[in-house]
Amino acid sequence: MTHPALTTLIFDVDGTLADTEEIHRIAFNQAFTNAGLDWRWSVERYGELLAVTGGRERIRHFMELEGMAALSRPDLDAWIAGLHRAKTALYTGMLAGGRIPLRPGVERLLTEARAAGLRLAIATTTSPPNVIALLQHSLAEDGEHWFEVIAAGDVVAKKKPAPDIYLHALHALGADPAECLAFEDSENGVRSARGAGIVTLVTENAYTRRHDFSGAALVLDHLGEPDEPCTAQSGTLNGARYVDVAALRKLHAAGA
Ligand code: XBP
Ligand code: MG
Repeated sequence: MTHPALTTLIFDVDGTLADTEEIHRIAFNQAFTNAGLDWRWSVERYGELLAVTGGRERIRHFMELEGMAALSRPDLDAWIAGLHRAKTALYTGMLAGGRIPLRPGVERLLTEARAAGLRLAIATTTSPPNVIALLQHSLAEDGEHWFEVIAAGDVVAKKKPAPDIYLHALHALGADPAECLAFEDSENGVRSARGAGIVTLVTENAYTRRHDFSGAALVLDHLGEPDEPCTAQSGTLNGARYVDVAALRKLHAAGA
């Protein structure tokens, strides 16, 4: 049986489309302060807490690590949800306020992929308002409409590394994993996409540089630009200096 041609690109958001985790960290800390909490997540601590995807799940994980008495409050889920809503409002406000740049090569590749007739989708653990805010303020006013499917946050019960968000995106697309490529930045993300049977390309970042990307077809420092070549940490771009649609088709065929 021949391997189906590449038709669909599915992108993670945080750390992949843009280096947003620092903005998330600042928003979490501001929400804690505004709530009168003396919690403060340093860069190092946040890097550790990123092992748990989903902001609400991450807050609870932090409370459990700290053995907080507040874990026994009867309204814990609602209290965490309220704290997280405040954080999301702060985060989306920060995105609207200052244009967070997309990572190298992202806008170029999305534009080229659309022109080549490839389908675009998103599979992310972050909350839907965060995705819309990033696409509108950092990609294009109609940026959200560049993607046929935006699978985000609580649309699935089990977040990454579970494959559920990618399986949800595939179902919504009516696509076979064999015709897709996934773009991720983290170990949880690779495990999620690979769990859904999708060939996966990684662009690592400062928070994920030491992650285990086993299963990824290619690990790069970024997607590259004609004047800013990317470097493969593992796998090969077959001599290409940046990721374009032709390079993706070769990677997809080889990853089959
Ligand atoms: C990254 C995450 C999210 C963000 C914070 O998602 O795990 O939890 O860190 O956003 P992905 P929320 O890499 O899958 O895009 O607070 O909205 O969860
Ligand atoms: Mg990510």
